[in-house]
Amino acid sequence: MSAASSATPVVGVIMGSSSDWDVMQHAVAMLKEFGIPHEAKVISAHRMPDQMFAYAESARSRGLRAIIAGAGGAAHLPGMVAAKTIVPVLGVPVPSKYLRGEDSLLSIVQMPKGIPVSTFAIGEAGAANAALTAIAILAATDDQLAERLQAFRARQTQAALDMTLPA
Ligand code: RP5
Repeated sequence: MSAASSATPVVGVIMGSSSDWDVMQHAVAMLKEFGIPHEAKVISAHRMPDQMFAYAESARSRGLRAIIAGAGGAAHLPGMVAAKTIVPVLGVPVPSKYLRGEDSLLSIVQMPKGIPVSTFAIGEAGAANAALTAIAILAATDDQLAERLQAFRARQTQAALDMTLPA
């Protein structure tokens, strides 16, 4: 069955706080645009570690095929979730109040060898691209979804070709 037509979520979008939503909504919007069954929830690494582990441990058996995890500051969430599941984890550094998300980026990207977190750009571009990568993972076994992803790329190409500059 096509992942896009599954009734149960195949992509999980989690974030450390509701304050991350402004950024992480861009991942959810992209998943919605492609009609990918997904779930979105707050899972805080340091405020609800037991729930974080339970989420990661059950992810694969619940049918999740990718987890997009966004967090800011000392952003442990993506790495700790990745430590507890072999479902691919896509980390989104959320801009932080004092260090503009550079702390988030370095926290997420510098995983020691053996437990990978695919790390994206700081902010909404990272969130949207994490969703596009999750879609590409699903498209590897879903020809219909692959065609729609190709069409999405083609629309961007055409938009760039149509760009004009002031005379
Ligand atoms: C992290 O701390 C969250 O991911 C968020 O980016 C940051 C601030 O959280 P709040 O204080 O806004 O809840 O855990």
